[in-house]
Amino acid sequence: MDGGFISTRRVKELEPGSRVRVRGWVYRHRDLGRKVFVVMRDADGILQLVADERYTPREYVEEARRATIESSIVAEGVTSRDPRAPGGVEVKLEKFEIVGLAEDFPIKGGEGIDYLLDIRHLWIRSRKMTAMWRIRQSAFKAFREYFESKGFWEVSPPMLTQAAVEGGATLFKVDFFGKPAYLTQSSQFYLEAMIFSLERVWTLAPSFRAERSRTRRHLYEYWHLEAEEAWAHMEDEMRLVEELVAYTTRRILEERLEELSILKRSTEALEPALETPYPRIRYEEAIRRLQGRGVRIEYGDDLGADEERILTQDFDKPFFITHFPVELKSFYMKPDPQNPREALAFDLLAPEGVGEIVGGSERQDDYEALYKQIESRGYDPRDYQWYLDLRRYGSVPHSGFGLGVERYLMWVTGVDHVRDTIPFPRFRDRIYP
Ligand code: NSS
Repeated sequence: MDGGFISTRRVKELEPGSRVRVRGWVYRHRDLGRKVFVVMRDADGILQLVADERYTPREYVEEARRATIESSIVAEGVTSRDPRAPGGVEVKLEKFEIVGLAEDFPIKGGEGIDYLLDIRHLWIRSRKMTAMWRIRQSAFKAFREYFESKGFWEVSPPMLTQAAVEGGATLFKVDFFGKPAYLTQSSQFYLEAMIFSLERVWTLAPSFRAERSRTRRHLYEYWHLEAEEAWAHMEDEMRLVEELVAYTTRRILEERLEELSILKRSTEALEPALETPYPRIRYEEAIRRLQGRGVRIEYGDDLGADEERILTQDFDKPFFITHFPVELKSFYMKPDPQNPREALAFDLLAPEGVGEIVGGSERQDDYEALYKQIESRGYDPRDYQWYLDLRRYGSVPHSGFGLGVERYLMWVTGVDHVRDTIPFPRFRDRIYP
């Protein structure tokens, strides 16, 4: 049917009263004898097609009858307004062809999660998932627009690395020609190396964590948005982060209202996040707030998912926690000159129980001090020789951060498991598909 005089249209573009050709996949199918209703979908939405013996040649009515769920099809006909049809427009069919007849589709609704995860490659076609992929794309686009507008350079660090950024416990080891190498946990060190020429750099790349525990918010492979800035102190970096999150969230609200509604996400819950600055509390205050709520916790304890969830009850928008005790944070962070027991580190927590979506800090820029920080954690400074070198040739104060894209999307879309924000999450017992 290709090569005819009617151009192929997207289901979103249709006006009543025109002759159109459309193509896509069968989403729903209802056979009423003389009449067959086929609801099709393309990447943009769904559309009702009607085969009726009164206006559809019999061979095409038969073809429409034969079309199974998920078959790919090409159809031609005349559009008309119908308030009962999804989208308000239907197509009275004059032609209908099956391109790829689908076998009995293994997802019919109501299946269990393990079954569905095994056929993730088919499950990703669902309407809710499709809405997620579209929101995800808007987020990626907005990240890029934002950094572009701020004069940052996008760079391409490697995924195969030699040493841990965020501690050895979550490293994935790979065999690199007989020597050990690791999948990157963070591009941070490479971004740091690049600020000495480009000053302000960012990247969006996979990071890998061999997480020991299974939780709703941990992936083994996730997408990491990271930036690094020469001359920036912690407060500069926090301003960059909050503007980034506000900007991206605004763009998603502008572009993806329909998708958010398919996911039943309240847009009102996102609106406070459009206003910056976001609240800032120090770690010390976070501990006091938790104690005030009866949580048994002391200064020096780490904030886990439960503690974070409780803290989010005090805020209707993302908020920062700053100045953590140095032992709770990574070795490369700069201690606060006013109080060297605390690091110039910040986390950004998303509200509604989601918790940490960003981690960032000012970096230790002094060679001797960094050397000592590496040793005091029991690491071998030889493993960090090139990273230390950056402090030997024109060191500058600098800061950076990393945002977990799936964590951010979890909050924006309101889904309760991070695996639903990425098409092909990895699992410990199942890489497939
Ligand atoms: O470990 S982080 O807190 N920080 C870093 O990796 C820094 N090196 C980033 C930097 O300063 N350039 O991870 C940053 C964010 C964290 O806030 C989460 O949102 C996300 O990365 N993250 C994860 N998302 C999903 N799954 C897992 N396992 C995960 N781990 C971290």
